[in-house]
Amino acid sequence: MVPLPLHGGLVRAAAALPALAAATALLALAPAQAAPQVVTITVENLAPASGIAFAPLHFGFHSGVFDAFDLGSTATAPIISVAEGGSGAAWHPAFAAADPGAVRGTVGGLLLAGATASLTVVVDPAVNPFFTFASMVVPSNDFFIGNDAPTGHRIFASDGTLLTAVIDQRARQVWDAGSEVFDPAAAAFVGDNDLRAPQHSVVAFNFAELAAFDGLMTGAGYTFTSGLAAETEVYRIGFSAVPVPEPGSFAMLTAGLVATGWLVRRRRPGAAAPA
Ligand SMILES: [Ca+2]
Ligand SMILES: [Ca+2]
Repeated sequence: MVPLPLHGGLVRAAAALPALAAATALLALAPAQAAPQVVTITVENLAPASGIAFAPLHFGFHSGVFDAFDLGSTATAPIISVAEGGSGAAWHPAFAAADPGAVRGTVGGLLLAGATASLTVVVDPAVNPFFTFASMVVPSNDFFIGNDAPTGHRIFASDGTLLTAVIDQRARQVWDAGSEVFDPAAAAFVGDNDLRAPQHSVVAFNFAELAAFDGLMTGAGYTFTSGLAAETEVYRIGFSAVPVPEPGSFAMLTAGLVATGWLVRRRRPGAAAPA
């Protein structure tokens, strides 16, 4: 019988296997290295000039359980509170009830074409990797942008890596909540919101109706022109993230900001800087 060639290296490797298995098991037990992140959300209105504007963006980083609406279903109070008037007054409490650990917020104010707004929050990527958003489109009775699928936008991998840097929305992605009858006289931004009437329909895509507002004077003082085709980009949400600073460097950063603020205040009364 020919003996199997078993080299010394293989023997040593075989002997080391239990140790390797133990190390692998320890690694599996170790928590994922997903440090909390300082996340800056920047929104931008990409619509043509004199076109649609957006109400503040309501958002939440979450675990993936909050679902605010469904295509083809009757809109419920949370998403109607975004689509009619833009406040999100019922959206935030519903989000908080569904996912108490979510990081929610609101970015900016009325966002005209070409404008941007930003907000910075701290997010634990291991707990809240998903992003949900909703913003009213104006002028309209009940139009909005937002994600139907709660897990449609994963921002962070389990190790904390930023997976999504940009969410773009096109005109064909503008929703009609189906909750308020189309009527320019009652539409937000061009009419009297107190005149609105219930529609009793369902959530559906609908950007074509926006052209019916063409020629109307908006609350911002410009004459509205929709100017939209299905593929026109109308809105961008950008994400940047850095790990939360170590306590020492955070203290230094704060001290630096305080010092800068003091210099700015000190120079103001004199107006002109010393020559
Ligand atoms: Ca849904
Ligand atoms: Ca409608």
